[in-house]
Amino acid sequence: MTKVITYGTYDLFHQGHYNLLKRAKELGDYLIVGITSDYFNKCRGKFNVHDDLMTRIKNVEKCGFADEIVVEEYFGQKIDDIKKFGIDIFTVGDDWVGHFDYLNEYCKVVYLPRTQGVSSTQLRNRNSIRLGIVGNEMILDRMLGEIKFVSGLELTGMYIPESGELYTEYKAKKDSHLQKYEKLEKLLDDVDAVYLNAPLQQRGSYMKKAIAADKHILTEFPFSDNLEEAEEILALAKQHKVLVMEALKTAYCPCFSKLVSLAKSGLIGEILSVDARFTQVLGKEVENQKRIAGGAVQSLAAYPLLAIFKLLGTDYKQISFVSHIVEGTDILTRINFVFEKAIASAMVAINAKAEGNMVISGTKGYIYVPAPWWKTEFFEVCYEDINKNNKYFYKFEGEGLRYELVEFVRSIHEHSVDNLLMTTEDILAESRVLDLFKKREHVIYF
Ligand code: C2G
Repeated sequence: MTKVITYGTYDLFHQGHYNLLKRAKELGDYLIVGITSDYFNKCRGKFNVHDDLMTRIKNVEKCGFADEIVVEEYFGQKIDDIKKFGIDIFTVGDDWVGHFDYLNEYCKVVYLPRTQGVSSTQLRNRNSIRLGIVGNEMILDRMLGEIKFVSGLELTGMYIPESGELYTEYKAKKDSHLQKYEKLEKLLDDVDAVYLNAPLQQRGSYMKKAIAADKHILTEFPFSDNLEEAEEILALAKQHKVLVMEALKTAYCPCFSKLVSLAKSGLIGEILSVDARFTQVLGKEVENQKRIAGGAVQSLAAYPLLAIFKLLGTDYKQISFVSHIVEGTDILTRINFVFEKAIASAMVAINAKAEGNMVISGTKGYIYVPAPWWKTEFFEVCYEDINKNNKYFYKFEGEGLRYELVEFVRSIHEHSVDNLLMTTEDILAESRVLDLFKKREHVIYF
């Protein structure tokens, strides 16, 4: 019996996949199909797979050529599988020609002709979401670098009242199709969604205009330091059935989501304390940071607050701030929370430096997340008996924007007006804390 194996993502199953599987089966008597796991896709930079693993498995099963299906979860698995299953032939489409020649050491490698004119990427881009940048152009380079990883999204225009030389340089360099609009209303007419990159105090009015025009919004963090306005905006978004998401990279970081699930699974017992720090020494940049957002709390507290709310909920009994203020701006602030059965502290600074780690303490052990915990790829679950400690690694690619954009596109396609990774409850809880601090309530100065 000749055993054949082939691998693929098989996203948005189409004729090209069908033809490949048919030809693969014709190479032998028994065909094993390896389908990439969702996590493995992210590890190999495929962020925009539309169908989840079960859907992709079912679609391959339905076409009836596979005698067996396995999930491909890690680099190097192909060699392990070829040995484990006693494979005679490895095959894949000739878009991969040469890439798998190393497998000739283990079995025969056959590249089959790829079906022209159809691809998952094409299908994903079919109903692309047109995105416009509103505010300032500092995001442009990062956005162009990251949006390449996100199918189904195209950057079509910018409304940048504070335009500088970046756009002009981009236009000159790339002969860009990326249009610069003189009026916000005109941009809103030509897009489906906006990335809002304006200073904090301007965000509210931009969001209201975009929602009134039924446009989805991905906004820079923090969402707002005015609780009433935040409630009004989120209510308006719900009424207009548009998605408003906060671009806080930690919320969409695979490793952070895993550590929250593990922490809440009871692995370290009951969580009694969460301590997270995010500090920067901005030096002269501090003036610009104050213009964009304000002091340490307005600029950085969104990160530790998200971690605290994801781990302990938003129903704290007490909150207090201990703050070092220079010329009306908080340079360093510690935010202390008392919950029903836990405590938490967040320390933020825009001109002071501390270790940027996070420690989640429980009745059986603790989780240590090294700096930069807010975009970590690693954490350790630690116990009294260090032999029981466990380390966890989850890849984090780039600057985080691609994860936010993938989640934004997915949520829009699913018509969800709330995002589980950062819910409206999380956003309102964050706005409530920033609002309290802005009103200088419960603040002790030092
Ligand atoms: N394919 C094809 N014709 C197309 C599109 C895809 O023959 N028009 C083939 C691919 O060459 C591949 C299989 O169908 O052999 C699955 O396609 P993808 O899901 O795009 O596979 P990919 O993500 O490229 O993964 O390690 C090998 C990779 O896992 C293949």
